[in-house]
Amino acid sequence: MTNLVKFKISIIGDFATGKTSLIRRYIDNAFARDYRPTLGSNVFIKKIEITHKNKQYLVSVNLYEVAGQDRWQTVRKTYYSGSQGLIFVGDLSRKRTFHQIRDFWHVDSKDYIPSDLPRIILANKCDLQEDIEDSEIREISNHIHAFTHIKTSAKENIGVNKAFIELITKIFNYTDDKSEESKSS
Ligand SMILES: Nc1nc2c(ncn2[C@@H]2O[C@H](COP(=O)(O)OP(=O)(O)OP(=O)(O)O)[C@@H](O)[C@H]2O)c(=O)[nH]1
Ligand SMILES: [Mg+2]
Repeated sequence: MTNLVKFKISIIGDFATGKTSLIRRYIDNAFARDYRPTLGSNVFIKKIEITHKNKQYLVSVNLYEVAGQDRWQTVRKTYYSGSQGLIFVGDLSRKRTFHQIRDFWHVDSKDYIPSDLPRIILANKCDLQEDIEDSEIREISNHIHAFTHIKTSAKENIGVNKAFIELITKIFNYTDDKSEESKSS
């Protein structure tokens, strides 16, 4: 028997870091060179089959991209709540976008999501010249309690699938733990 589950994952980070591109690579295996800023938000859905603890699942992965440009600040908050996972995206060719994960995106989202919610940093555009040391990414990752950070390129299709699968697996374990906690309380 296949069990159906639905996960909401929010994807946040500065404008033009590659959020839409990572989603398009993951869902359609496609990439566009031109930059079309996301207006407000985007929702994408991908259905995948996963075996977890010997059970078959059909997972509806609902990806909420929250636009990075400043003018969308007020609409953003409604998209954080109800998420089971968070993806922070930085652009390896712009160090500032990682500082923004620590100083802005982490702070902006933390009142709306549980502190132990699975979160990951995608260090995107690894096909370009890197503007930040690995050690600094690691520090930021620890600071925001990400369980890992992965270098990706939506352009060259590096690390994208792996990143989504790692997060989805973490969410499975997290939701299992939560249901165990509620049974025992
Ligand atoms: N070289 C390179 N370019 C990329 C990569 N990923 C995205 N881009 C380019 O970066 C630009 C911005 O990508 P988007 O995916 O639109 O960025 P975004 O984070 O969704 O931006 P907003 O919606 O405005 O917040 C586009 O021109 C993409 O083609 C990558 O891995 N490598
Ligand atoms: Mg976008």
